Amino acid sequence: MKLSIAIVGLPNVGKSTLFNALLGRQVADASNYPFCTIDPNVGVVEVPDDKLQVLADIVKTTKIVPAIVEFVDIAGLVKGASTGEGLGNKFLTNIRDCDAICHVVRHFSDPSVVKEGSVDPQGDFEVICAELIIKDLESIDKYLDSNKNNAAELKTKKFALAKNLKSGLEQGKLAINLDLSDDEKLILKEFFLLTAKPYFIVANVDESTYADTQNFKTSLENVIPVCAKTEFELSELSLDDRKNYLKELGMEKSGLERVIQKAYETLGLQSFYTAGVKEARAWTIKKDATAPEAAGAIHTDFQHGFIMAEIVSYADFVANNGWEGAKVKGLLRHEGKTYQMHPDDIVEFRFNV
Ligand SMILES: Nc1nc2c(ncn2[C@@H]2O[C@H](COP(=O)(O)OP(=O)(O)OP(=O)(O)O)[C@@H](O)[C@H]2O)c(=O)[nH]1
Ligand SMILES: [Mg+2]
Repeated sequence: MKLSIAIVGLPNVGKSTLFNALLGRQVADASNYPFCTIDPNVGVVEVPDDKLQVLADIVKTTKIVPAIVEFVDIAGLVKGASTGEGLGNKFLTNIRDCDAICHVVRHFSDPSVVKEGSVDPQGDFEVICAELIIKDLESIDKYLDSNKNNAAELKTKKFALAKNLKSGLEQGKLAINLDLSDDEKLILKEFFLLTAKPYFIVANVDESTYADTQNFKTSLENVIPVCAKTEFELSELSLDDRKNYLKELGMEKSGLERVIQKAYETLGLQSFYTAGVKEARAWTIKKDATAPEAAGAIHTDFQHGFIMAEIVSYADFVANNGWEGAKVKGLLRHEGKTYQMHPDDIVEFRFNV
């Protein structure tokens, strides 16, 4: 399961700087002029996870395979983009293939960085949402229009939902925030709306407040403070230096870790692990995934032929130095088809092929 996240925001708010920081290298051009990014930058990031090294040491493998997340850094969007302002809104289609949106809002003061339409974080976020809503209204109107004489379609739940969506969007609501039934949520997917995507907000804060995330205040919801510039500088250090630096600042986690953690929370995801002589590996699954669904994340054959899962919790695995030690203590569980995976389960699947 590959998770893909689009980085969206006004021009010059630090999207490409954040993107480079996440990737740990300079990939995207990040300069002090608006509309610096035109074509989207795409990059894959390994999800930082200290547990993998611990597992690898226990099972004596040198191969570590972390989970990955893809980030897509897209062009800055301005008010009126839908009517051609700035670079227009054509590139919004770049968001369509992503699983979630990471909104970046400017929360840093540096007067030397040109402001392009940016006023305050709340207002900036609303400008972007308005542009996404306009794009979605285009899609809905197109559907309604092309089906207005289709007697069969007029009677469908899909058509009724489209009218409901249109009215919600026209009131300035995001599709994801509309009160829909489970049935409607399924049909909603057929419209591929941008505002139906789960989202979180990164407030790009001043360098001076990097380590002061406790006192960060905002009227926005689902937001994390990150200083893109400091994160980029951090990403250029070696892993050990980075850890020491964060420790000195009293920070537990880097911005990258916090952004990914937020993405996992927003999308309702969790990890589980496999650990053997071949490799120690992290896998990404939905929070409510059952054991066969988790097996399916590795290979669809594992899911179809699922017999059972042998599971030890990470804590038990570490405390007892691996599979054998945990087994001797009776800490290895045999779980069946209905078992709901817990975060940090170490798993071996039994299946028929
Ligand atoms: N002081 C300060 N400057 C920053 C920060 N983040 C980004 N900048 C600066 O802001 C300018 C714009 O950054 P970019 O990352 O190119 O912004 P962008 O959102 O990708 O811009 P477009 O691609 O033009 O939409 C650059 O000069 C960055 O160095 C920050 O946290 N603090
Ligand atoms: Mg950019």
